[in-house]
Amino acid sequence: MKNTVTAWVAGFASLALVACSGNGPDESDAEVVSNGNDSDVNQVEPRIRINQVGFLPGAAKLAVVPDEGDGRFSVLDAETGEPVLTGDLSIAAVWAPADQQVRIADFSDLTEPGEYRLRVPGLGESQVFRIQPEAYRSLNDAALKAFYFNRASTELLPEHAGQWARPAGHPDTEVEIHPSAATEDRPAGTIVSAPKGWYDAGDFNKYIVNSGITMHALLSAYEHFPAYYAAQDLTIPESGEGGAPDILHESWWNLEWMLEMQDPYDGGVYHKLTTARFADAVMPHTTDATRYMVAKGTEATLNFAATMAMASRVYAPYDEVFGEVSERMLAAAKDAWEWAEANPDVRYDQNAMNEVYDPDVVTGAYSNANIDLVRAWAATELYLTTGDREWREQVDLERMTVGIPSWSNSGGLLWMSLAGHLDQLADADRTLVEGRFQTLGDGLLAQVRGSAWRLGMNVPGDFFWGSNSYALNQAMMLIQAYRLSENREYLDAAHKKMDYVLGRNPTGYSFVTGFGLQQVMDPHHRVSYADDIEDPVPGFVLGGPHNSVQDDCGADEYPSNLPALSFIDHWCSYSTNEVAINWNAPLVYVTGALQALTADER
Ligand code: G3I
Ligand code: 9MR
Repeated sequence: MKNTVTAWVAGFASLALVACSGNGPDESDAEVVSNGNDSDVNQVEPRIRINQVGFLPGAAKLAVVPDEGDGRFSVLDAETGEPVLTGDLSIAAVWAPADQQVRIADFSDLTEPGEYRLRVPGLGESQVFRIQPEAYRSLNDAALKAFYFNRASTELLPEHAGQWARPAGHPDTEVEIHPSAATEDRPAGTIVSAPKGWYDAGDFNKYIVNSGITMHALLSAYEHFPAYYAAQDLTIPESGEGGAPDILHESWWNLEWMLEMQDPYDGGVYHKLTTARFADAVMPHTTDATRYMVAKGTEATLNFAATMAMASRVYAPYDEVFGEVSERMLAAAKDAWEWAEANPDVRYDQNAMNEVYDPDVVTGAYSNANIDLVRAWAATELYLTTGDREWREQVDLERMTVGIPSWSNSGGLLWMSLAGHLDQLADADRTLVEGRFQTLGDGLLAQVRGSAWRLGMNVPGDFFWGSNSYALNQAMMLIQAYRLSENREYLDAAHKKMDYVLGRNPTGYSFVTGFGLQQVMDPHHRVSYADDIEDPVPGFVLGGPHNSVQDDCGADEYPSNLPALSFIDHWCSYSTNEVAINWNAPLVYVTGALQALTADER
């Protein structure tokens, strides 16, 4: 593994860093000071955990430090070594998921863009960190570009992909109907075509349930911040075409595939397009295992209905560019809804399926999603797109709470869509939406405040497979609470969740490939593993620490069995170290939102 900390820090090694004298402010408040007095050169102390990518000027700014030193801290200008702010560390406390006594340095009062270090007398100094007006812009670009890098069925050219250019993989123009999906019109063995789409993750398969939640975050990003995304240039093959924003061009690559996952004879949607087993760790173009359409089901069909209904309204202004797609997508959504009404509980059960049909299919299951919630999500998108009250009446909103989105829980998605369209809602629904997000936001704030890391994520159950996406999806929901209320605390809490993903966490890693000082280098991503390029494909957030070992590494390989430390940057650790589209999508949403929402602060 390449550790970029050394290289980055070396650039500043010759600077004489000036210690602060300790003439600081009263308890707890940090204050800006003009200079310090005694000089001494300190060691970089890697246990000072801090966002390694950067802070927006107006953001809350925290570092977590071990419970050592004399209780004071200062922030130094990285170039001059002059202190610019001093303060008191918080009282030491333990965060159970990492079981360490830590203190918080809060330097939110520092808003001047620049490069700095945090100094804790008696402990050492942090890596250099930055305050920048565009702190998350290139991260947002890269997080979205990661989808391009995971495109199926196309060659990635050097002018778009740089050193990660690669031949086309998986044309998916000859996909075999698996016996689990056989019907009279399409018997087992029928060949159908469903090219394009994104590989789900580190594997090469394409799963509808996981695509649904992914599309929701990406299309919401555009719906909520159209001007921000209109100005973005991702350098993808379609960039700029027809004046449509790149985020819609990239998303269209997946929507085109999704449309082909619907059985044209009855409106039902196949659960997944997959090989029978996971491929070896090879480049996509070197594999030729049969690809199957597997099992139509209610979970996939309703996910599809929701996604197509939403996409129909988002793409409506661009019908000329994409080819009259909005009507087609709405019709597809309604056909899918009809199928699901007639088949309300056809669950995907891979084990049961494998007892009946050959070949066995052992790839991602994405089963046991909450069907009621995905149905409510689909009806809500149909309501928002058509304005037709009958869809609103399908949802018992008064009895629903807002959950944090995940592939198995679509509840939060419908609330988020409603929050984005308040002007279309009846007064009572508006009040409901605002109240629900306030309750959710306040609950998340309480968790953040009550946590020694000012993060939340306080119990082992918060560290499930893909825990980084939990932090990001919480941030996404906090941003909804902020958009509705303009209560800055919600936005600050969202920033704190970003900090966690970008290095203010007990592992010390920035969890996004290509970003940060201590970078992850060996993600469970077949292309990154097999391409003979040292750097992994950039812009992917990894799953993150997981509270139980469910992979090939073996428990002994993990540095700790504490949930927040159970992470290994190694291929074997697919339950902590894989990438996935549904994890990258909230990374896109949150980074874009933080940039767009603070534009007037620059
Ligand atoms: O539902 C149970 C819950 O009742 C139980 O208390 C809890 C305790 O372990 O487990 C819950 O089930 C977990 C399930 O996710 C639902 O959250 C499983 O243990 C866990 O193994 C499962 O992980 C999923 C993983 O695939 C394995 O199936 C992840 O959510 C999912 O994101 C991940 O997705 C994979 C695809 O299958 C294939 N492509 C890559 C992708 C990312 O790794
Ligand atoms: O590579 C697979 C990854 O994408 C999945 O998320 C994971 C869990 O379903 O499974 C991985 O494949 C492993 C398989 O399950 C067991 N044998 C080793 C495979 C990885 O090398």
